[in-house]
Parts: sequence; C-alpha cells; structure tokens
Amino acid sequence: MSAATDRKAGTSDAAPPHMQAHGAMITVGDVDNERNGFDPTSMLTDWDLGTVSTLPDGRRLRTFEVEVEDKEIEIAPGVMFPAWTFNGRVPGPSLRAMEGERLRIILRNYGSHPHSMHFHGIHAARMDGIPGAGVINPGEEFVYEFDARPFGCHLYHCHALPLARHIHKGMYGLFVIDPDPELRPEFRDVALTRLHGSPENARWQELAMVMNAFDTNFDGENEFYACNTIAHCYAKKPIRIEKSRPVRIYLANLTEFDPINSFHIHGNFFDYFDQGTTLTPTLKTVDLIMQCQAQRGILEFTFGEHADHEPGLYMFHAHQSEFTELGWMGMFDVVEEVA
Ligand SMILES: [Cu+2]
Repeated sequence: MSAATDRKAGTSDAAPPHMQAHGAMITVGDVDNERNGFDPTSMLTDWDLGTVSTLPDGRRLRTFEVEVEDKEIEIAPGVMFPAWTFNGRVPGPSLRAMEGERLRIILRNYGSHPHSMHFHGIHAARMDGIPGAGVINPGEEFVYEFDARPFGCHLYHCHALPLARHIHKGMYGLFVIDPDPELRPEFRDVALTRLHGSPENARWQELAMVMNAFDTNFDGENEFYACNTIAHCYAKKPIRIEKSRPVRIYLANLTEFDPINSFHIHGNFFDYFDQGTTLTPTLKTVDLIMQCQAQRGILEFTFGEHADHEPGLYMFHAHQSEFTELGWMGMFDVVEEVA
C-alpha cells in the first residue's frame, strides 16, 4: 500500500464531524432552556399576536400584555446573567400586528427599577416610552396606544435611563407590522406573503432573530455574543430549513457597547429590505449586511433555486470574527422535506 493511499484512507476514516470543521471553538455543554423558561429554537417562530377585538367604530384592536421581571438567565453553559426581562425572556416577545390596526400594549412593572417600552413606529409624544412619557416605577402599569404603522420590521426597547444599562440587561424585542395587501394593489401578491396567517404566508419559513450580547463582568464590553441570547445555540441545534420553500428572517440588532453587528450566510445570497418598510428589496443579492444598534431588516432567500444546494449544513454568523467565536454563529440544516 502506498503512502498516498494510506493518507487518503486515513483522511476518510478520520473525517471529522461537521462541527469540528471550525475546530472546537464553541461553548461546551448545554444551557438549561427549561430553567430559563425560553428556548431559542421556539423563539424563532413563537410570534406574540396578542388578542384581537373590534372597536365601536369597527376597527380592529390588538392588545398585548407585557410584564417586566428581574430574572437570572443562563446565556452560555454555566454562565448566569442578571437580566431584566419582558415576559421572562430575552429577547422579549416578538410582537406582530397588521398595518392599520389600533394597538394597545399594557405594560406592568414587576421589576426592581423604573422601565418603559419605547416603540419604533409612528405615535404621539406621550406614548413614546421615554422619561416623563410612559416610564413607570416598580408596581405601576402603563397602557401605550397607537396605530400600527408603518408596516415593516421594527423593534421596541426600554428607554429608561441609563439607556445602555437597560438595553444591555435584555429589555428589547421585535415589533413586526405586516403590510395590508388591500392598501397597495400594485404589490398585493408580495404583501400577501408577508401577512401572517395568509395561505401565501404559510409557504414561507419565517424566523425571528435578534442579535445581542452580554457583558458578564460589567466592564462595559461584551463577553458573549449570540443570535437570540444563547451563545452558539443554533450551532449545536441547527435550524431546519425545507429546501423547496423560501426563508424570511426578521432580524434586529440590539447589541450594546459594540457599534455594529452583521449577518453573513454561507453558500447563498439574499435580498434585504432595510427596516422592512418596502416591498421591493433595498439591497439585492448580498451575502452580508451590517446593522447599527436598533437597525433591523428582512432577509429573503431560498436554497431550492440552486442546483448546487445539496441538503446539508450551511453556516450563518456575524462577520466580526470575534463575535463569531464568542457565540454568534449558527447553522441551517437544509433538508428536502421537514418530516
Ligand atoms: Cu428598563
């Protein structure tokens, strides 16, 4: 047997499992999702649609209830972080509504500090969630009310001071407003695909992702980075994607202390809708976008259109290598069909 054959056989036998391709540069062990009370895999799709009723004038009213709670959460195996949470989770619930609805958000503060919900959207000054307009003390309640507009991929966060502290403690979440297809006949078909609950929307594989990070030793710099809080969660448990169906990611950056974050996909390109407020892409055919804090947008791609896309694991991550190695890296598990 020649040396060449030997090496070849040896390489084949010792072929590393997929995760060792980047070495063992991920966290060791597992986070206790049950103790945390939230699971990053469920968070991808567990939209909070609130409760819907009809106002006297016939308009639709959508009501959300949100509670603030101090809570220790495990952000990497064995690493606890003293978070301030909306509804016991970080990120907070992914609120979703339709353009034109009246929205009512009831906030109750069971935490130990004053807090608020500041929505990125169109609303009155007194509904802004800043000091003097909707920041509430422990034990208090506030009701924010405004119309759902403009449609897009937005966010909310606490706007109590100091702002950096309240944001980095975990007080933020997605706030998605679906377009009303009847209001924009020229783009009706596209708008229908964005409308949660429509048959056109059901074809899409939609994912809610918030890029965040944690300063575990309170030195004003982050020790852990993630998509949806838990370092390397989607590297250990890849996100299953059906090859024949399109994917839409609602992505927001709530990283504190670092000026930007980014999203990069392997083996594919996507269309990007900055802030989600348009129905035609603001960037076409890119494989990397950057977001400053509170910037957000919609990514659309499919693995089904390209002959080279065999089923398998396709990586996605921040393209700041430091962030990648400190937790912000995951995998799409592209399959022919989800069983
Ligand atoms: Cu706060």
